[in-house]
Amino acid sequence: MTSQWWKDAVVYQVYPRSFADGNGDGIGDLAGILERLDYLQNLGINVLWLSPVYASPMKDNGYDISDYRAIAAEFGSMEEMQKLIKEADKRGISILMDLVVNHTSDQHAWFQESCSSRTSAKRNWYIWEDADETGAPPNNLRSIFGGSCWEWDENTGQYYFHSFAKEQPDLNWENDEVREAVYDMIRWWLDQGIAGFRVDAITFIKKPEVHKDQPADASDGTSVVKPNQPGINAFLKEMKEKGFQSEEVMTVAEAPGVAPEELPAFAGENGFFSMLIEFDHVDLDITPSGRWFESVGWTTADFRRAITRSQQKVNEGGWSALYLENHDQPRSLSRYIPEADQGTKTAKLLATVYFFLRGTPFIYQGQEIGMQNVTYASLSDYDDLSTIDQYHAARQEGLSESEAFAVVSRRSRDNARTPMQWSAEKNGGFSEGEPWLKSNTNTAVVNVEKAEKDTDSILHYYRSLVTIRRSEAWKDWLRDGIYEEVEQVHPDVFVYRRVYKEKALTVAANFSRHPVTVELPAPLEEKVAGNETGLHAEGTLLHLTPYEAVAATGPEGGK
Ligand code: TEU
Ligand code: CA
Repeated sequence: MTSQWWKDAVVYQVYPRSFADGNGDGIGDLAGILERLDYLQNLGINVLWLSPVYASPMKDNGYDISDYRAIAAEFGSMEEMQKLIKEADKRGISILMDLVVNHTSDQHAWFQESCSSRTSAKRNWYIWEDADETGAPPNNLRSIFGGSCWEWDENTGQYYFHSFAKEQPDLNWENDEVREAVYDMIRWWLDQGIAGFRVDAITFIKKPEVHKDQPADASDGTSVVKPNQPGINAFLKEMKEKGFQSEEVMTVAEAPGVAPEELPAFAGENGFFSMLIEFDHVDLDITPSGRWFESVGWTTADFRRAITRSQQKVNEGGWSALYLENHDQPRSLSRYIPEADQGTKTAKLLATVYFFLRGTPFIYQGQEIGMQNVTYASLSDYDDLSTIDQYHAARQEGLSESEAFAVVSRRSRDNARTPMQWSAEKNGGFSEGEPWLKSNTNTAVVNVEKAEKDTDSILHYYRSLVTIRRSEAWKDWLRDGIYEEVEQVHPDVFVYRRVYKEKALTVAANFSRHPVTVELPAPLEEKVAGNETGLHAEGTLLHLTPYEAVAATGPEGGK
């Protein structure tokens, strides 16, 4: 492997609980993933990111870890994990583990010891503070999953800090022993033969000032905890030096709060990570408070601007994880395309638009077959703790039951967590048993088996895009080509170029249900990919049918 090999990779994300159930208990597991490795190999991807599979009480489906060096019983065993690493490797696939070190589970031995007494040797492994004179917490910070960041511990008479759920106490990164224990665990996993990590919520490790309120962003006087606090860089630098150690280790940092301007410092030459998971293009519909009901309108132009802002920084030496979906986001078809127009053509449009950007493409399970948001009948169908909190927050702020329900149906993280749709069989072929989360009702129409048989399917299209990205002919071009937006008059059209040496690749996408004609700096040459047959160009004019997206070489040379 050459250094920075991950710049040429294509990543597939598996949410283990929902991918494939090997033993019929309704919960996805490592055995299920092992059975589907050939599918992933056929898709052409070469990195597999597993959302957490560690031992966990599963309050947040594994993002609450109780033992970093054990696999959750419901997912399998360490032997199966080792087998997965080996079997994946045989198929040219490297494994990324999810590294969750902003917090542990409250059931982790470290926290159990920390809360056993004020004089415990691990007391300072977490963040403990006295109540103020009135018994209230030291500040007004609100956690990402709702309620105060401070949870009262009756036993020792102090509050502990949590950025997420109260069952996810934050580790105290100011403590040298904590950091050393984390680095030790990182090295241990690398020794198991994994290629690296997706690094969870890492910009939260530096905490805001304790004895200070922040300006309220909710009617209850609270203010959501903000990531990327000053002083974080020292921790990130040290984690790279002592934990990851090598540029060959692929590190994908989930980095809320990092502005595009900081991208080169975070993920450029000598950056802290290989690449960043950014948020601007998926947070278009919400305000900084993170409360889903405060939804804001957005247009294709906003989406385009968010992408361009980030890509310009990638040009300057940052590196980006290119994605439209993951386990925290609604399905991209449902989010970016009006309901009446969601289908094969529009799914291919979305794929075309992001796959040719500068960065490393990520595909989230089910995206490659056009899975869509789920429609549930009641709040009790949902599992995600954030969904439940967001529903109650919306009610608190005066929304009616049905309004609040509409908000969470649109935004719920469970939209992406419904069982993977393998076939038209029971539960979409995910499990013989009752799935832990209800399947989407469209399994008969949207499933892998059907997509395999149809050469025009979204799945076959993704396969062709992965092939292009990884081919010798395109690899260098798509890695190093400069991103340039080609300004258009039409607000629903997104055109960009990837300029490499004397060559250029143009990507044009029509996000509207009307035909449009765009004007290019020079004529296009050869079509590379697209969701229509042929290329409808006349000189410098390119005609696009409704929702057409096309990638083609040209115009030759500079502008
Ligand atoms: O997500 C972090 C997270 O919640 C942010 O993306 C958040 O949405 C944003 O900062 C709001 O502004 C990660 C995991 O992806 C998620 O599944 C976990 O629940 C969470 O961390 C806690 O571990
Ligand atoms: Ca199972």
